[in-house]
Amino acid sequence: WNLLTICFLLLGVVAAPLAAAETQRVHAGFCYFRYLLYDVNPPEGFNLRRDVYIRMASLVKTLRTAGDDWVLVLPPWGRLYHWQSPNIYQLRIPWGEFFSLTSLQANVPVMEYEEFIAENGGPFIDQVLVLQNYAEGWTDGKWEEKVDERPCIEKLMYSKDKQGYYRGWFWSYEETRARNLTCISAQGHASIMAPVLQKNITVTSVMLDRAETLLHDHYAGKDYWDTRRSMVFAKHLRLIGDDFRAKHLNSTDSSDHTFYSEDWTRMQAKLGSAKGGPYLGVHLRRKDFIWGHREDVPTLKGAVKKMRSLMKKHKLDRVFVATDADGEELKELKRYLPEMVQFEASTEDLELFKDGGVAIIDQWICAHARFFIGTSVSTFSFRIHEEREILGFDPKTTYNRFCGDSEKECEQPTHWKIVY
Ligand SMILES: Nc1nc2c(ncn2[C@@H]2O[C@H](COP(=O)(O)OP(=O)(O)O)[C@@H](O)[C@H]2O)c(=O)[nH]1
Ligand SMILES: *[C@@H]1O[C@H](CO)[C@@H](O)[C@H](O)[C@H]1NC(C)=O
Ligand SMILES: *[C@@H]1O[C@H](CO)[C@@H](O)[C@H](O)[C@H]1NC(C)=O
Ligand SMILES: *[C@@H]1O[C@H](CO)[C@@H](O)[C@H](O)[C@H]1NC(C)=O
Ligand SMILES: [Mg+2]
Repeated sequence: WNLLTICFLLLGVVAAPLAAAETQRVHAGFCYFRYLLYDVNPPEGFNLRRDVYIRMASLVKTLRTAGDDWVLVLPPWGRLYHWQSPNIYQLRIPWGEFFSLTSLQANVPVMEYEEFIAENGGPFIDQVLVLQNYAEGWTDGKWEEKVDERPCIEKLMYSKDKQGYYRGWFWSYEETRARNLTCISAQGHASIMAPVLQKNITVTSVMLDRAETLLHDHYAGKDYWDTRRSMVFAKHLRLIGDDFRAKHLNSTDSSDHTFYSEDWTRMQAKLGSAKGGPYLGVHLRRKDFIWGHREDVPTLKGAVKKMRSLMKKHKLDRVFVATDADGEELKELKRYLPEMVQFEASTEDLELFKDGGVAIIDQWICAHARFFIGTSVSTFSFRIHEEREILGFDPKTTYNRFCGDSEKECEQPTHWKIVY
């Protein structure tokens, strides 16, 4: 029995005869919830943010084992650097638009930010902790885990208002304010914050800003994979992807042996059991990945040459390409590879799914390909690897990346096995 269960039981018994307003009071009286909020460095993209979620879920699990009833508040999506489609509103997007909340809930208690505002009695956060490294770096060049309250190193992205509250970005909820703010130097895995949140800080709601500062508790361990598996894409996006597979790629779950259960706790596909649709899946990352002239990223010509050789080798006559290439590059790519299949969202689709939803549909389609090749150190490609691992693909068909045209040692991605 955890606290939440007891809490709900009490609520059920006591609250039944009471009016709604009183239920609220009973709720507050019997159940002491604490809320963990977090945010990530603004320039970080969608798929690194998904990774930071895993770290925060792990921290909440640690906090909950010690007694208090912590809930993870999901930071609304918006103002992401890559989400540049014009004329669509892409702020304050709840997680439910991209992920299945019931699936997330089966891993750790979560709530949307607007639910938090309602439950908390207003847009107030008791304490913001801005995470940072140590000004002095690693002392003696030695790595050790530590956390200390320290003066803020960088210029704060918050300012104090006339009432003494802290104002900041807060996912564009400009009415949100924080009662207190301190900087914390932290070096280590996410759960090093647990003692601080339990002992040093007693207020109800705490936000960790720059949460990416904290590392994974145990990368690719059971807890990592539980959380990762719980990040089931929202059903409407999966359905669009499935329709597209059927219509354009002759790909269905029954012919491809890619069985999926929304209840992730019941999924345990054997490696090699998934066959995948009769197409090559490609994630070709461009934009900021080519601006720096990175030597591990191919030219378009080089990439197409590799695609053709893979299609031949695996006897696939179709190729699905997910890419963030800009207009010019896309034209060039289509010249080299006229038969390529792309998910092209109409204006209405884009309004409905937003750039994030379209990215998820692209990932979902790549995840169902017979053979996949991605881009070096792209978290967008990494999340596709994981999705394919969940579906039960042979690792040989998944952990592949393009090499730069003149890259010497082209190390291929690591196979991370699911721990069930
Ligand atoms: N739809 C779509 N968007 C992409 C694709 N590649 C990159 N993007 C966009 O660019 C962003 C890349 O940032 P991020 O998620 O951080 O991945 P990374 O930078 O490749 O590690 C994604 O979140 C998408 O918004 C793609 O193949 N399809
Ligand atoms: C937490 O409290 C302990 C004991 O009072 C103190 O030594 C430590 O520096 C505090 N840590 C933080 C991050 O405030
Ligand atoms: C703000 O938080 C710090 C760190 O927890 C604490 O020492 C300080 O007393 C708080 N200030 C106020 C006004 O509550
Ligand atoms: C689609 O795939 C099935 C096998 O799953 C195959 O029998 C059929 O010929 C394919 N159709 C086309 C148009 O490629
Ligand atoms: Mg990125």
